[in-house]
Amino acid sequence: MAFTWRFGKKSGPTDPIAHAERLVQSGKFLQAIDSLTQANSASPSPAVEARLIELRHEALFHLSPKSSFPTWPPATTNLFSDVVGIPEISRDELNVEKLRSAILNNGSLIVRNLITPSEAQAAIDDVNSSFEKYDDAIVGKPLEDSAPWFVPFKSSEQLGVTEFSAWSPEDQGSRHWVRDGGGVLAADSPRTFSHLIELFQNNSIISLIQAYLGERPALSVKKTTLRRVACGGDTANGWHQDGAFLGEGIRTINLWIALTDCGVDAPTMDMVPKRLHEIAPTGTHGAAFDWSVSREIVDECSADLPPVRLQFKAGDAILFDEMNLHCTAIAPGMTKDRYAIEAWFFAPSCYPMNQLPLMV
Ligand SMILES: O=C(O)CCC(=O)C(=O)O
Repeated sequence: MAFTWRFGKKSGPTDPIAHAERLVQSGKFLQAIDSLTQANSASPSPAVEARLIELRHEALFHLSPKSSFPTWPPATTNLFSDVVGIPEISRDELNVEKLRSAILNNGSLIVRNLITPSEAQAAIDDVNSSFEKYDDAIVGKPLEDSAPWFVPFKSSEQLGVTEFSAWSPEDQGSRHWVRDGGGVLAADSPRTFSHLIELFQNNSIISLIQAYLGERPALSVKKTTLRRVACGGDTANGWHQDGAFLGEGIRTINLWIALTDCGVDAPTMDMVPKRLHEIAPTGTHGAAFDWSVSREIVDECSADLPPVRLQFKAGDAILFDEMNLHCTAIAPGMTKDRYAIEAWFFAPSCYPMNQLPLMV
């Protein structure tokens, strides 16, 4: 495909990928990402979207990120001391102080109407296309026909890991597990990933997360998921704290956006509505997995404040970190599927590389 793209008034028609490669050659990875992101927003291209995923992944191997916070977590005042449970605010009230206060004191923050119904609908369409093309690829249809909705993410050789280093329909690695749980990895869908970055930028989410983490964030390939959870399915993932398997010394924030109404007739999440300061024991009697927490321990952790079933309208969001104890909730009377975006942002200065970084 031939590109004609003007970078500023002086440069004339330029291939955006060639321009980005020149920036990469001089070590300017973030500028290359920004330049390609801008070019792709103006004129979407499968080739640019695919190269962007590669560059976002490669970038952290070439950067020396620093946080503006010498210690973690930073001090915070308790802005929701009168709230029992999870604080709720509207999109207009959202700022980094409220976010930090809610996460560190109450365990999470609900933001009503973070995105608009039409943004949610556009994301649902993207999720459907990503699932459709992923499912085509695993039954052996040619990968060329699946792009840009499914282009298997390839991890950097510098990681020395075999998982995600090659694609085969027979060996999907942990993708298989994610798909069985009603998810497709956002990194496997360059078009959807580009739309997500636009959605986050248009709603000032990246600048908010950057202020929260004290540095330009990276998303995790393995945790950032497009979710379509079936009402009649058996995809409950067990109670868990993501910190139980993401590694120690990390700085994270998960943005979970409901794309459809959920919690009444569609699957949602159940959540312990308070800040936990320890990782609860995992894999004990009654736990579904070695990384998940038994109901008995959930009840112990939440003796003073029992778990809540979250109810959202399309476009509502909840933000929390790796200490939050939650699980997918599917009840017998539910009749509708639920769509959501789960975006795990990490501070690059202490990124657990086995989570496979993608600079935003
Ligand atoms: O979407 C779900 O049901 C589960 C999400 C989850 O476990 C998470 O965001 O960490």
